[in-house]
Amino acid sequence: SAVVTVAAVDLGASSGRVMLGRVGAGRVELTEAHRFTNEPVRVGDTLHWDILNLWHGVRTGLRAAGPVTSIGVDSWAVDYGLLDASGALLGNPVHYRDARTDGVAERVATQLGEERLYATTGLQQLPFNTLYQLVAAAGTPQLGTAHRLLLIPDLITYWLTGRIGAELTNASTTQLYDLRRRAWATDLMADAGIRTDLFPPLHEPGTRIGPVRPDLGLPGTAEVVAVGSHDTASAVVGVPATGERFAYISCGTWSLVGVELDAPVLTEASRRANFTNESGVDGTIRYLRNVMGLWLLQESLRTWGAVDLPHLLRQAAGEPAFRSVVDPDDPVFLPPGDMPARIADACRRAGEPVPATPAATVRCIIDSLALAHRRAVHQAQQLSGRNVDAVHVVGGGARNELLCQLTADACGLPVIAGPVEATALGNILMQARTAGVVGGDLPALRTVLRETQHLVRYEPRGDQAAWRAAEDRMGG
Ligand code: LFR
Repeated sequence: SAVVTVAAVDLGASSGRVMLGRVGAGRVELTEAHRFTNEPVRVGDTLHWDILNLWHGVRTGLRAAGPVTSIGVDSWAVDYGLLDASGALLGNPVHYRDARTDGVAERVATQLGEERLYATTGLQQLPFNTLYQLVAAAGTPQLGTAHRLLLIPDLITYWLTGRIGAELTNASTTQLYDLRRRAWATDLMADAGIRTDLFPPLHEPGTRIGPVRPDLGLPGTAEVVAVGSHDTASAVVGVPATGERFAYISCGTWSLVGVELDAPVLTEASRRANFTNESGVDGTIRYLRNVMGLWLLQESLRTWGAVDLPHLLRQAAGEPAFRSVVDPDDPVFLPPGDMPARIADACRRAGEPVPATPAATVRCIIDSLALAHRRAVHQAQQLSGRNVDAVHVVGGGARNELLCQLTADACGLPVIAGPVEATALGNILMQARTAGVVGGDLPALRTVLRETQHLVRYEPRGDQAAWRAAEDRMGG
């Protein structure tokens, strides 16, 4: 039976990769063609993405990959590049953790109305939503000169093909997308003072975008296919679940915690709980919450310098449980910086013991993340009415045994960990389906993953009382 080789370009907040997938009926093999670091660059007051370095990594990876049937691109959400009328990029895209949006969301929400924003877009209030970034950039010469706005995967796709467009799963994270009309929310844009002509036509995952530019020197590589270009959308495709009674945690820099639904939940309770309705592939809704995620650990490691992470995690596993807990979703943790100091401050303010060693800090982070996972898994069920029997942990966090076990304990549900490369796999499976070598709907794609990927099951231990008490201490 037919087999194709496709390439997934997956750009994450700390690294980018080009993965090769060989897919046929009932099989998928994944290999890494190239991995490169993604280091944000501060110039003056502004934190930028190093987009040309990312592009360099993409090109190097695609050359190393050799001829492929198609390429699919995904990355983190909300951020964008601006093109002038000739198609040239205007400046380096600004990082969503930049301070330019401080205070903007509150102002815009008051002006436009939180209820209206939620009814139209279904989106959680995150300070860095594209809506708020564009309001923060209002009046700058760059925005004034701009002809088009492209989200990061659409920008890479443009550089690969010369085609301008907006893939829908990522467009749905901007807070400028009308989720019921499945179109740009032009009324909202106009009322927020954002030019509606910046936004290119939308297309669905699975759309064939066009051939790669001949001048890229990729002989034998045919075309770019739209995948779930929001990395979380591809990660959810890559969840090896059976049926619909599952929650997922796409666990990397962020933990994206939620369920997959057929229709959005736009109730007042949902809005107040800050749950989001992001669009998934095949018309699904990713009903989830952003939990601050392993960012807390990544920034702590950066602060400490050279440390042996496996050793530190073993030490953390030996620390007493729940000695100090913080709310990971506290906005003080959002910007880059000295995370151990911020965690110590948060403990001091909350009357929690201040972690005295890196191992104690790591235990505080993992306990607190497990608690935030518990809170979000419970809320997702309550608010959506979808009950779950298991929690799938996918992404880099699936390797973290302590976090997976404590998440199972905290949720009182089995955790099924893996695949680590769910995002690349989701990207690859969408391309393989477009190429016609795997068939069917999301459950059919997930069956291929269950049959081919290494998964680890964690059973919940202990009782829920201790977790309930610790969750109360976390506040929030
Ligand atoms: C995960 C992710 C989240 C989004 C955040 C910022 O990589 O895409 O889904 O909220 O990054 O873009």
